Amino acid sequence: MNTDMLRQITEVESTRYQQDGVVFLQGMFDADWVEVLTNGLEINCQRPTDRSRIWDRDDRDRTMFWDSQAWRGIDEYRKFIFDSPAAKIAGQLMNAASINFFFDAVFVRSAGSQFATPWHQDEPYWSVEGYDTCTIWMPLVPVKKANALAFVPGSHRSGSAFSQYNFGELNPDGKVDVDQVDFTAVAEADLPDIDANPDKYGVTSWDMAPGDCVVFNSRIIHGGSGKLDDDRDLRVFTTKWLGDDVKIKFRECGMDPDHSALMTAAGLAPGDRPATDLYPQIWSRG
Ligand SMILES: O=C(O)CCC(=O)C(=O)O
Repeated sequence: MNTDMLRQITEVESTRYQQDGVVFLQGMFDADWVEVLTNGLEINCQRPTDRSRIWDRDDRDRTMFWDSQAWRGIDEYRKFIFDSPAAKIAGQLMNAASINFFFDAVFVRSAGSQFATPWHQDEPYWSVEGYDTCTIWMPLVPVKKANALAFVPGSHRSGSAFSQYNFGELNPDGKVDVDQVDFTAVAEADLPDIDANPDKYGVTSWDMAPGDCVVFNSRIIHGGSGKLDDDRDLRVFTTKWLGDDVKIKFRECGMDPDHSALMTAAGLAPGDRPATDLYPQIWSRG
């Protein structure tokens, strides 16, 4: 398995990431990494964390499963985070001196699931603040453009925190009462009705195969993935990465996910660089 990048990121790809806030990178991870993560996800689905939730269950019992921060309990995830080229990819795209790992999240739809992820941003609701935060979104099965995660290019530079969906409401099984956050107080602008006119917003997504990834700035508006064909499932592993300007921030209105208790217990306070072994530094330039 390749611990270094399978290929260089081109100038065109770097520029696209800076300008659009999202870039599609074809063929970045070899089949061994896909296998490692597929095995890890299998274990994760069998042994979900307390944070896990079914976001959607329809009358045909098709589901959308979400879990997060499972990496400490799953060797395969840890291996990917520490040994794969993911941190270097994030470092190169964000032009960072060093990269810390923030957290993992998985999005698993059973075949035919019609659930579409609501449009949203990430960083304005996290327990950190910084322009240089990104997600690497990796499907572990082929996914068509129409079903892959989609983006509003350039929206990472809008300077606004748009009204945010309360993901805590996605809980058909009523399993746990977590992440219930009313974000009204933090919203600076209404989220535009993107589905009403996707062309107007330049909505972009890609046909993707295992080994490809999309890297996006955590301020970009994204969503819309799902609505699968009956014979297609969608298993996605994501990792969230922190670049140079990121500091801890506790938001009074609430956070999703809320790491404030974990951070405080680890001796981290607002204004600190997220570090310690909670958010390990994985990569540094040179
Ligand atoms: O894969 C999805 O449906 C959602 C992914 C997402 O919103 C994220 O990684 O921030």
